[in-house]
Amino acid sequence: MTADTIVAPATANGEAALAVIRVSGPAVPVLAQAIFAKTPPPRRVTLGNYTSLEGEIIDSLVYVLYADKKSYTGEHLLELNPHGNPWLVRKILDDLISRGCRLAEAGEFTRRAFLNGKLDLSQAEAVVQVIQARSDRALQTARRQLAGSVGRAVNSLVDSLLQITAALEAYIDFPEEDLPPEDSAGPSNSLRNLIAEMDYLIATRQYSSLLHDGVKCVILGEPNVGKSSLLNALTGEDRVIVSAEPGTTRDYVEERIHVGPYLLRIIDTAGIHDATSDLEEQGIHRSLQQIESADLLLVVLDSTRQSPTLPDVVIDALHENNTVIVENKTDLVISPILEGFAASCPHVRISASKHTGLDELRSAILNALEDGLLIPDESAVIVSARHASALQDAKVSLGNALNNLNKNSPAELAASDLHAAIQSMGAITGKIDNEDMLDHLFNQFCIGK
Ligand SMILES: Nc1nc2c(ncn2[C@@H]2O[C@H](COP(=O)(O)OP(=O)(O)O)[C@@H](O)[C@H]2O)c(=O)[nH]1
Ligand SMILES: [Mg+2]
Repeated sequence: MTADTIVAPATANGEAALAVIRVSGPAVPVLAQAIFAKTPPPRRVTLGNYTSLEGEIIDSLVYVLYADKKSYTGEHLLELNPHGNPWLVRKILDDLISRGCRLAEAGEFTRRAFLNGKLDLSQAEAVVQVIQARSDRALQTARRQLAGSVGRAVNSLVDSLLQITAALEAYIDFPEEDLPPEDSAGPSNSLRNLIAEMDYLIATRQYSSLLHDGVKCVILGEPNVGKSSLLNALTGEDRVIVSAEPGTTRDYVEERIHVGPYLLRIIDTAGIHDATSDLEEQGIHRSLQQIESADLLLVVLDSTRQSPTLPDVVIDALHENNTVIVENKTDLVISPILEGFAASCPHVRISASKHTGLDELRSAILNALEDGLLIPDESAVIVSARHASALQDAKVSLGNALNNLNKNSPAELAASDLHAAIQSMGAITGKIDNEDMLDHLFNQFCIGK
């Protein structure tokens, strides 16, 4: 398919125990023979001396020859595991280039895997997601996509569309006749069901930023209740200034932590109260903005004080699915239970400074995430903006088809809308002939992947 033999380090540049260099393309069997002075057994871990074109032994290393195209790229592939010395890696790359290889472009190995039918496009894109995932749930979603979950969901929609199209096309042979209403009812119903399925799939996109950027969790409350202390307790670091003087946190501070399989972006905000200075007022305004875009609110109360006085805009934003009430300073003697405040929300009693109740808080957060955000577990989740927009385009075409069926237009019109929808969906798994799109897509990869 392609004549070039490409080479690139697959590991990051830097000192490490080992590095990985990949070579892929038609020249690989001949190169392996020349470098190691033998034809290594295919797909076997082999120890050998890497000998340069000038006859210098550069490294003694382990390598694997994936011959007969049974490899990641679907081409002959050689994987070298030299010592993780950047200078030594450079020498091997230079040697391979002087033997006629070319340095690979970003994502070129995966691009070849796609072109050789080893992966569909949605799987190829999942490779980036696996590399970038920073929580168990993000990893799980990416792994499913890599195993073909998105491709399967899309293919099953396309299969149903093909069936409807075939039914409609049976009428195209009689162009003078409009589609009789009784014969458009079946396809119309099937289309409505398909649009609903598609909506469901498109809606899963909302979880993509939750999974990849993290769940946005905002700590809020009156000044001096222990919001910054809570952030420090959750991160296990003294990240934020804690002070007995109210109003110390004026801007907001963000930290990332893991709770169960989720990544959380925890944001500490300025205390909300009647501001005495302009600077404080700005801080409070920012806190309110943070609340609006939050996925989860942790409302901290000082359990030694009587009921908190938070503004109505804040109180109105609190409900059982997006809020955990954190009663803090329960280590102090006078500590009434504040269960009357936002009574429908889960309450947890902690001491941020003594680090008690934090496990209960983490489970309450986990429950709120699983009950409130309903991040789907098994099914395909649309993570990529490209997939979402392809599905959206397909949905528009299906809407047009439905209109045409309802108007009893000639069957060709609806059939042609369905073809357009199939075309849009095909772009998700890769039945496309757009080189620019492929360039753009694979450029997001790292070199060597
Ligand atoms: N006794 C006690 N004091 C606490 C606790 N959490 C915070 N504090 C104290 O409350 C004051 C305000 O804490 P801070 O985290 O700065 O509150 P913020 O203004 O809400 O961010 C500080 O003097 C903290 O040491 C706690 O659980 N128990
Ligand atoms: Mg603070």
